[in-house]
Amino acid sequence: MTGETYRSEFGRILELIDNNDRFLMIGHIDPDGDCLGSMFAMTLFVRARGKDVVCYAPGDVPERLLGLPGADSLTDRDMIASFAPQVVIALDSPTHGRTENVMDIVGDVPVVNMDHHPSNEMYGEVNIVDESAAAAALLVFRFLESVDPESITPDIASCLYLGILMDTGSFRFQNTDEDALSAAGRLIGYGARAYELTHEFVYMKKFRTLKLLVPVLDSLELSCEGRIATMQIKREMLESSGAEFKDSEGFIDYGAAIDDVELVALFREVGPDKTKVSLRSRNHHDVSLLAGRYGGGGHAKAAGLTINDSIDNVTKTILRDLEGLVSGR
Ligand SMILES: [Mn+2]
Repeated sequence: MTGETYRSEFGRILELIDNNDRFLMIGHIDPDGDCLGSMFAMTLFVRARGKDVVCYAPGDVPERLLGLPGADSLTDRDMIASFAPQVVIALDSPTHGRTENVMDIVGDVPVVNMDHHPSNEMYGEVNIVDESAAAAALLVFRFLESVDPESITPDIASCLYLGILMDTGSFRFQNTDEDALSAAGRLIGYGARAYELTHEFVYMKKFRTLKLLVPVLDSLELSCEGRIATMQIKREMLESSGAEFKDSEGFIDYGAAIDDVELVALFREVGPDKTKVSLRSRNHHDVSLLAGRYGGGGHAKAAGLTINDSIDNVTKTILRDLEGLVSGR
């Protein structure tokens, strides 16, 4: 994708920004670095044009991401109606469901949809949806570079750099293409604090995170001749380590790092009868299709879902589904 591809859409977004005063940025449930980095970068850009902005994403916001510039714009769901946004900008969010239908609160206002999920439902008045983009942050960057490159401050560049860094797994995943790397390079030119971001978000771990990792690794099991890995995070593990679910970001990568493993599922015991599942695929299987069967979503290689049942029941159910995938059933 080039800046030219969306020239008229980018113009329309700028027009919406300049002709309105109150903006709501929204993201998907349990927002990650790409989602929040994209939301905060847009927030800083829109604020610099003298506008009011609030940000909202349902679920858990990882604590480290609260230190990003623009994070002070995060608000609670019940504050949105009284803020009365005139425009909604959705980042990294393929469907209304993935935002827990937050758009139902705001009424009939223009929605800008900037996303890179293949399952995107094109729900916006303006849709900047490019599944070939490694991160939603790349789309925000294209927009800013196209309409007003001088607006890209080191804080904005850092938010966008983090989005690319996170969604490419620190430039290791298959989506690490020329576009992602060249954008990352240009963002450093705009002042992105690349080293600090990598140090803080990739290298540094909290003590409680490592304490939690021990029982989670202990729960690792392989099936189907080592082609499927499952891991569990139970409430008792959180209690004994003093950690929370949001401290477990990236744990699933340990399962995916095992030789011969093709599919990984990480189960989180949110409640006695509520389990969140993260899925990874290292082969041609599209785990977003499986997630979609349970009302979840995501990408072909990384997806998530929630089931209202106990962690052990959900583990059995999803393991059966994964076995069906690898055996071609
Ligand atoms: Mn993303």
